[in-house]
Amino acid sequence: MIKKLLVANRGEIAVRIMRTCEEMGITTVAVYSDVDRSSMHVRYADEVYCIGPSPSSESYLVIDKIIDAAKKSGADAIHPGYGFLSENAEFSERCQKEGILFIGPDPYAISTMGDKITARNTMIKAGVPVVPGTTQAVTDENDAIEIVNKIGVPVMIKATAGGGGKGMRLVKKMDDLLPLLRTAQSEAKAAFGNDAVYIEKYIASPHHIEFQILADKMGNTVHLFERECSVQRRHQKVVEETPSCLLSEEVRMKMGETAVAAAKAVNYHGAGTIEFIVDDDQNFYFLEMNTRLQVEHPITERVVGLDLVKEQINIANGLPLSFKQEDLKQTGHSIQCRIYAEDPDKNFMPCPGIIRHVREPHGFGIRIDGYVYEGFEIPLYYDPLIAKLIVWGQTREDAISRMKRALYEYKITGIKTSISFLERIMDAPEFISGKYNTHFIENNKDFLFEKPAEDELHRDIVAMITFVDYKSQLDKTYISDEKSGISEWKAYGRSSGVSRL
Ligand code: MV4
Repeated sequence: MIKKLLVANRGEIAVRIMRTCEEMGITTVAVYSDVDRSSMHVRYADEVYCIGPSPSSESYLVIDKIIDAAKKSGADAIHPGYGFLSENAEFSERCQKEGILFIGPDPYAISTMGDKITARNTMIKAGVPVVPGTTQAVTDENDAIEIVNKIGVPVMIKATAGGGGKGMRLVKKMDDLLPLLRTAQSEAKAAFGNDAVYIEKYIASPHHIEFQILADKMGNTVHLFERECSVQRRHQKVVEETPSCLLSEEVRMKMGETAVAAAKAVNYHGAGTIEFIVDDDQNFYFLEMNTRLQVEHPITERVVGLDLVKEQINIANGLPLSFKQEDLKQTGHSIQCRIYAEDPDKNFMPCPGIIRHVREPHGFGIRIDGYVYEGFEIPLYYDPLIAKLIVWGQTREDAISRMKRALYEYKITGIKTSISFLERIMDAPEFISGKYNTHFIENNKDFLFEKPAEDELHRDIVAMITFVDYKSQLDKTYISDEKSGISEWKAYGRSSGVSRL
């Protein structure tokens, strides 16, 4: 059984994983780069190891350094989190060789699903629907023309070593095919060291819906239902929710069974996610499989009632799943907003810096997975995600209302954040209707980026000053008026006449 676990990651996911380890009585080991010395995961862990310079390529991505820290600490398992080495088959293999349990699938599943052409062919063999397209790399330009004449434009050119939108090119008309093919091939070569590309029919206005999978080492495989991930900006998910408003019960079941078949096709064990694109008629097609825990896993945890990191560790320990598919159901509705240290008014430019004040929302149905604290300096070396705000409601309307309240309460000063942008999304009629797809942000940019009216701006400033001024007051003394029962905490709420931000 795992007694000591090294988390080969940083930021919110490292803290999140360590919290479950703490509950399971597992000793935690943190690795950190120079700039992460005072990061929360380092403070939280039982043991810490510096793995060198701040750039990921010199620290979190260096397999030898992670393995070295695991050996020095005597860790019997490594959790990779997401990103970094989480989908690196070589790393999974190295852990096996060193006798260290990798909290994730074996190298075969990672490499099969990591190569998108191999993944497509494996899915076709398993009877999983894929987008019409090629089953091998397109190298000859005449072949490309013949294929696209057969499929019909528009088509999508994709890099087999790509994923998550990297190395994709949309071809709207025949004349653009060859120039875009060459561009896609050279970009893939530069980005992935592999110029192999394939072609798919373009599914216009798709939904991006993914299914969570859990599979133990005895072949028991279940799905934990879907996550609607269509609110994306440049292939970066912004808001995720479950259940999806699009799916009927019948299609949900069919997609769940399909996701299970996809996982079984690669003898998957662990937590994984099958990504589909879905058209408005609920026709669904396999996109890719993520062989790791996803950033948005908490909304599934809340609606299904499972701790996915705990399940991952139990699976790595060789335990069977303690439930069957028929035991699982969705309760209520959960939404996640990703909070980034980015400036929405400056094209989401990353805004590292020192956190001056943090006031987090609390109350029924609210969870925050984050890692920042007052005085912490957000480094510029890594993804600018600083926290995930997850809410739950009995209905989608309750969840949206709770998210709006939580975003309103969530105050972070000293840096720019995407909170105001997220509030606009929650106010957007198309989002509220639930009838949105992956073009949502583009289709609603006038509403989402509308400049607040002068008086609204004035109110925002008043609210911020009130909050910051109030906070500095509070640091000195807590003022409350017992008789009227009104505490100073209302100071930045409605009662002081400050309206919603
Ligand atoms: C597609 C597609 C439409 N047709 N493939 C692939 C990577 C994934 N993150 C997004 N991908 C897509 N693949 C075909 N044949 C639509 C998407 C897609 C998308 C594409 C461009 C811009 C934003 C997008 C958001 C979600 C899905």
